Amino acid sequence: MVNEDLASLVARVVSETPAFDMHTHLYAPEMGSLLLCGADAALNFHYLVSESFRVHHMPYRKFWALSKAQRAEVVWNALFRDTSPVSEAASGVIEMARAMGCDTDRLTLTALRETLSDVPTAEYISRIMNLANVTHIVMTNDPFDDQETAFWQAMDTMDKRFLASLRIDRLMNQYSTVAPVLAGKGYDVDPSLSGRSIAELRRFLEDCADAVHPVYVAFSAADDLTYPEETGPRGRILREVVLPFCRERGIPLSLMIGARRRVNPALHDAGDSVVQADVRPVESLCADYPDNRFLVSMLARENQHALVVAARKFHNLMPFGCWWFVNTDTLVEEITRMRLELLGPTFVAQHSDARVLEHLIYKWQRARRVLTRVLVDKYQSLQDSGWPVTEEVVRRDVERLFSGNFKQFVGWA
Ligand code: RAT
Ligand code: ZN
Repeated sequence: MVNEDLASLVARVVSETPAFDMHTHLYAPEMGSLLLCGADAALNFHYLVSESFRVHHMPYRKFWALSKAQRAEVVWNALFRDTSPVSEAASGVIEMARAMGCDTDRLTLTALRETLSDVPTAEYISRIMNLANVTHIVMTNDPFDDQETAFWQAMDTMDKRFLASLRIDRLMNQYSTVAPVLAGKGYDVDPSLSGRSIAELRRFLEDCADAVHPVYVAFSAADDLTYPEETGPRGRILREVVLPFCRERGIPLSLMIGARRRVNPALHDAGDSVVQADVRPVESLCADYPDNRFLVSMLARENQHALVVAARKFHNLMPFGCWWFVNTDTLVEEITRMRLELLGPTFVAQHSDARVLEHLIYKWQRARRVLTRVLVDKYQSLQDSGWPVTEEVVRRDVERLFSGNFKQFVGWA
């Protein structure tokens, strides 16, 4: 039987402890339309879009030809009018609507539109961040997105709660297509990485980092990440450009492994899937580059155990978050238990992956509920064995899981 006092102590501390959201797709408000918020954006979230097709069966082309507001209506009707919103993403809408003050016993799309704002004023952002109890938001900054880089020169003057991460998927996974783009920007590179290419790619990363001051560099991969990687340009770019750059700048490399892109391209962003990958390349990278630090999240449930074991072997490896398809109540609980049992509180418990500002609310409420459940259990066993579990102890552990481990790992002051 769980001791009631302990349960409420842990729940209170977990809800009071601010989170540092180390991976999102949100942007500083100064970056204009890149920061999404409001009901229509929330209903156009690709997690909901893909679920809605299972109900409305609309031809893809017809769906994408609709306006954003019309698509929101189609998704609303499919997932909230014609179906009970029990899925993770759909119930998240109800949870955030409630937190924002909507009457959820008769929620309508109109009411949701009236309650959520699609203009992210500083005050609105503060309200959402307070509700989610999030202090910092790490953006995903793509150096090949012109809409985004147009704002990079002004990054230093933007809302300080938003921090950058340099997302180099295109450099790593589609080098042949970005080489001409880089050449057009004045970098002396070619698709075969000959001549000055390596030095120039390094100069490119230095320029990006000088502009945005990333807390880490990141890229995602499917199950094709091997190490050492001899085929294609990625292995060389990793060894000769990215790893030395990260090492010398003192910033970690974040690897997001297991995303199989565009399995159904007609679904756009909603068409990506999951694949089980190999954890050995992660171990080899950690072993061969002890002076580099690696943040790693894996998408397949099947990879979680081996990743946690790898983190026991390599202290330059920091498992983070429960990403995308494993960010469900059941799997977050399983993964968090596994991590606590094998690593103690030395990992990054969660990130939101929010794409719409208001997502912060439900994603963090859920992360807090699951962590509370797991910690109550663990502390109860300790207490039953006579170990004192005080508020101070709980606070210290939760603070590490929600922000301290990440800040320390990235060297963020
Ligand atoms: O979870 C998501 O929203 C995905 O679409 C991806 O963006 C993923 O999180 C990623 O960062 O690649
Ligand atoms: Zn993401």
